[in-house]
Amino acid sequence: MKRTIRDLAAFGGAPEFAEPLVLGKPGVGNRQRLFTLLGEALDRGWLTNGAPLAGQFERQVAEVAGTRHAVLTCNATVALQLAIRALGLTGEVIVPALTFAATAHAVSWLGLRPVFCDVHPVTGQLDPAHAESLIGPETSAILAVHLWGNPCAIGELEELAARRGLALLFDAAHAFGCTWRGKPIGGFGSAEVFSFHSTKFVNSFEGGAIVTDDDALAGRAVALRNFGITGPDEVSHVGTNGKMHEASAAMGLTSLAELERFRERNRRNYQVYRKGLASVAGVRLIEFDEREQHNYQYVVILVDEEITGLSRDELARLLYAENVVTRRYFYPGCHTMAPYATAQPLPNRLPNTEDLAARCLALPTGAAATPQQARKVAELVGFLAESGREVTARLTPVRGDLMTT
Ligand code: T4K
Repeated sequence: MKRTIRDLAAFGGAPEFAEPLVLGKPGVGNRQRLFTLLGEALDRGWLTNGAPLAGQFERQVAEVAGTRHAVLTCNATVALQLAIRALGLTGEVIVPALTFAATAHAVSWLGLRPVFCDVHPVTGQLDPAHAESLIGPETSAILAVHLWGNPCAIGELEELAARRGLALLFDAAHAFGCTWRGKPIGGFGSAEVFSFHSTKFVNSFEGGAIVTDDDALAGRAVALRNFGITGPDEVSHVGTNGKMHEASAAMGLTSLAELERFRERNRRNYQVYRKGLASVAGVRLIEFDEREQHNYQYVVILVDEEITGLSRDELARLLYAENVVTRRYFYPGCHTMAPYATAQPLPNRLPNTEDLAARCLALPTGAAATPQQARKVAELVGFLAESGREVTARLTPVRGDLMTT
């Protein structure tokens, strides 16, 4: 425990942790089970193209999502692209700017225009009123994100999309295993998309899925995922190769078998952070509604520099010196990223997105952090926030670069 600022690693003290404490360490589960599944796949000699493990993982994903269909893909970015194609979207798609680049890129990659929407100033979720103001003659859909695993304003967006005749797609990359009003995330809008990237709650090395109750949509997505093939010697669409292979499916099945254990582990860390940061002035934790199910995969704080005297980036660098690896999820807002900032017409200024993007910081949790370590990180954040003015007065360039590990 650091007692004075001289104890900080940035000022010559020993780092709080001997080894880097990351966020996003994969939740693997039972390695023996993984190796057995991989061995079986090798013995079968059927490694992709509708092989059995992918089928099994697909059924289990649909079960968690409570949907009739899950269409597994090689990653969530491709899943978003397939969903956009399968829905036949055109022109403009309204997306939040406070998200990972993949949300906007999926739209843009297909030659459609992402129209960036602002978010709620407290929750960070897409603002339906602002979304409505952005609807124009070219708008075909809203692509909303369940940011940090919290459900976005699903009810209001469903009402808006129905009233204005738009498709509604959810980027649920962060929200596997979560609920809204007791119903699993997965069954809302026309379709939802999960990510099973190695840093996600359930991981398949790389992977994603489109989930939907729409039989025709699922059928189109299945065909598009496999070069547009719809039958023997029959290619009906311009498709791509978005399939998940058996090694990924084996990892996915192994990881999914531990879903409740991962949830509980993440929940404990979240609660430790919540308690540890409750009385820290100038640091607000993004909270989860305990009436719903969450995966608690992202523990995100918002730093108020006016109160702490320390910017989010200074805090991140000081933590990094202590071997606490953080991520600015999500900075910068997509609308200020080079490909979009210069696009015509120029994107709108989005004050809430810009404010949150400048203040958010995701802390270590998941497989990388025990509750004891989370408690230490919370204490460290508290100490840094409380001594922020003293620290910044002495701050010199600190070891390391925020984005290097
Ligand atoms: N939509 C949203 C809202 C998303 O957040 C994402 C992805 C997508 C769509 C697209 O999903 P995918 O196409 O990826 O399925 C990471 C992930 O690559 C990305 O999947 C994720 N969101 C995003 C939020 O985070 P980076 O560039 O921040 O990852 P990286 O390599 O810096 O790793 C983050 C932390 O995890 C570090 O502390 C290191 C640790 N790590 C990472 C990997 C890969 C490990 O400990 N082990 C690992 O294997 O993007």
